[in-house]
Amino acid sequence: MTSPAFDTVIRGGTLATASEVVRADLGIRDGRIAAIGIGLPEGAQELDATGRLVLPGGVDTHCHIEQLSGGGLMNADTFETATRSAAFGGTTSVISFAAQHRGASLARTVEDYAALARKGAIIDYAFHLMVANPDAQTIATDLPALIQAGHRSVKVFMTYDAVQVDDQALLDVMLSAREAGALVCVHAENHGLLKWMGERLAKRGYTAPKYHAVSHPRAAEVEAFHRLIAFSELLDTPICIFHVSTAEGAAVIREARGRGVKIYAETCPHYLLMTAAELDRPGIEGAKWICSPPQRETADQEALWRALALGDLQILSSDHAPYRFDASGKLSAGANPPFKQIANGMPGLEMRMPMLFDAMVSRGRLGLSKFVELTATAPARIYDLPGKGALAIGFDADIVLWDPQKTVTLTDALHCNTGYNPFAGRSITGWPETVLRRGEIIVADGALRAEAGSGRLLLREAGEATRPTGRLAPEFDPARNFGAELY
Ligand code: DUC
Ligand code: ZN
Ligand code: ZN
Repeated sequence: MTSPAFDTVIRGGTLATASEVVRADLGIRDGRIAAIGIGLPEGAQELDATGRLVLPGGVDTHCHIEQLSGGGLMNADTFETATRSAAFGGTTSVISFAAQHRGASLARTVEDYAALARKGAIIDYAFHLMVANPDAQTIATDLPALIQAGHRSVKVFMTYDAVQVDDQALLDVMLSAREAGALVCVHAENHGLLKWMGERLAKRGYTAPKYHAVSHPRAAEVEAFHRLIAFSELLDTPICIFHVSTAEGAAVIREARGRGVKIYAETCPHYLLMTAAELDRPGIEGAKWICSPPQRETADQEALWRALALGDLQILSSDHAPYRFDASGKLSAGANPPFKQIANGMPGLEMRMPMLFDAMVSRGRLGLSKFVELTATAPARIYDLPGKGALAIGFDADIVLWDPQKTVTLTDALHCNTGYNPFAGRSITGWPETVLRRGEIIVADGALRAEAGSGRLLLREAGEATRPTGRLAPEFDPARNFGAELY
């Protein structure tokens, strides 16, 4: 008897990619997509996808997992709980932060962080190298070596006392990353402005969670984007601007991209689907929704959707940053802390894909192919995640069978360790039913079927997004500067 042509055939479903939606079967062999077509021969395992969408697994390129915050607080998730939650939400690859702290070695930080991921991760993962101690060892030695070893993205904060880098250090990081071949990702808000506003509010007794939104003026985002883009242009360093929250911020990016500056940018479900009104709840409850930058206004949501449609923003990430609503997390500074002492962030890994499917497909914004592009294909391509983010021959069989009809009213129950769901109470249509990672079923019938530690580290080659444009700023052109070689 001959052995089956495939290990698994997903039969009778509707496949959706970033460019088309087609009825076809999909054959998997050795963890990879081996065939797409009608009437494929039988597989050792047959999955009936009648009435289901067959989508590439989600790729979430901005998640804080098992990470110590700037304020010294460990977030609520381990690799195991975070990636379990991701899997239940239809996400099969993540990029989280190997987060250096002041005084720490970047090389050691990555080693320690990789050990945590090896132990716990259930889905595949890569790291952003987060630089907060930009000393000579970090900039000249560790950063280039780690980038060349396959960690092809770097993260810096322009704000937060404990992790912020100043302009000179930012330039050092950007130049080092450019030379070694990495994309520089930035949390861009004007630090002085945030501190100044925060202090004025506190002095006047405006300490409730709703004032968190007031303490992050829109101008802080706009100013930092302009400064960062100026640096990017000067050094010809490609950048990715994280969590764009305002209409003006999106406009700044559009204008710079139009001039040929190499900028990628993301936004998150909470900027598209929430406003600052979430923070205005009785007592301290609004603390659950505190994140930075804060949620904005309805007009910003519209502008961000438009920016996604136009391609000004290319990625939808979660910015998963989970803290429990108790003394271990949001309330670590007491039962009724001023907003300044409340950890920033919300859980997002599990709800990113379902919330966006509901908005984009069930409610009709931008449609199914754009959903696939923004949540899987483009993030995998921009960050050079090998074999991820698409339904294509030879790619990893990271696949979600999605029930487009199922309506769910969300509760606080998630599979992470946060203990609440910022979208609880909403009803959404469309749900990830069965999830495959490299051809193995890891979620089915509401149960997890994968072991902690079965996720793999994804090392990356330098791809298109990391390549400078080749446009030399006049200040770096030796011919125009008395022969000075400044690169
Ligand atoms: N914003 C958050 O809300 N949490 C983590 C870090 C960040 O920038
Ligand atoms: Zn951030
Ligand atoms: Zn973040």
